[in-house]
Amino acid sequence: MSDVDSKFVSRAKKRIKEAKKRSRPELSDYWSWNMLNYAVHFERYKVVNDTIERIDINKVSLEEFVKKYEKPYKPVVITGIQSNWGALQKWTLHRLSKKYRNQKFKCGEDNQGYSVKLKMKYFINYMQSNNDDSPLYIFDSGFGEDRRRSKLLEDYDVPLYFKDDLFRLCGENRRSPYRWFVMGPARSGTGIHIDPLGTSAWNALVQGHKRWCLFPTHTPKELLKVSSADGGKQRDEAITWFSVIYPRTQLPTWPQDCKPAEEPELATIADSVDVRFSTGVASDSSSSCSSSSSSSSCGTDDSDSGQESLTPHKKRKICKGTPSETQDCYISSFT
Ligand SMILES: O=C(O)CCC(=O)C(=O)O
Repeated sequence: MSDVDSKFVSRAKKRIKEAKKRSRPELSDYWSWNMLNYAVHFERYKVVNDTIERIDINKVSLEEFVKKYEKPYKPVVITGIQSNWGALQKWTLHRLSKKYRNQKFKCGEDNQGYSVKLKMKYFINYMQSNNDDSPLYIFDSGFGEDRRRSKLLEDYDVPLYFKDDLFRLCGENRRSPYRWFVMGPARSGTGIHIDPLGTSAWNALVQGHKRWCLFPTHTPKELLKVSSADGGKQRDEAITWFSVIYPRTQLPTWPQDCKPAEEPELATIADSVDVRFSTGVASDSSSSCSSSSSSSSCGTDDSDSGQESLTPHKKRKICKGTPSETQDCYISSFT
């Protein structure tokens, strides 16, 4: 390794260690990040019972979409949306690590509710080398307000079905977070939560795999919550939810009217991407999903989640409102 490379690696290690410590202080021993060995036993999480309907945006009108899916809160996968998106070419690890190399993205939140950020070059290094059970996860709603990072906005369009946006009337400075850039390695993701004030989100997966599990709104919270006895320090993490609660949803004893809708992957190129080895770049979830699965409707100014965790544990400072349609752009998540 050249001098420059080894300097980079040791700086990356240091920054990543600091970010981990701040965003998950409860994992105080470094080994407690991977003591559950999820990285070794991850195959089992890839078995998915895909039950979500697909529609093509070019064949289903806005009126039909509203009637069949938006009004009845029915999840659906919409195809044909990304064909003109620059993100498909530009949001590879290699290109992100060049264009946003020294830009900082939020990948966690500390116990006071302040953002924990990492430069893109360090986060990508982390993505390619970690074994963590529930790794850090970029979950950043501030990218659109920053001169350099707002270039990401040029790489996608709000699909026709979601152009209507009442919160725009509040003005850009007063509205609450409404678009997120999300990126993370295998096993990262967002814990089970409810988006606030009954709002809905559209999400686009640009690279990788993301596993979703969505429940009818009447499903009792108690059924979906991971207890501290079951989850311990990883109680709010997506992977814990998939380990503890998901299997119960597949049993005959699970209430039939609370069965989940499931979706395994959205990116058409997903199978050809391996985030650990695909790029060779030397150069990156809430946090861990703990920042993305953060607390209820009270937050700091830079609070990012806009969602209600079913097991809130971090308190933030001021109350925030909610977006009408949230926009999340993913490179990958619970991969
Ligand atoms: O992508 C994620 O990890 C979470 C997205 C989300 O929470 C949402 O769209 O409501």
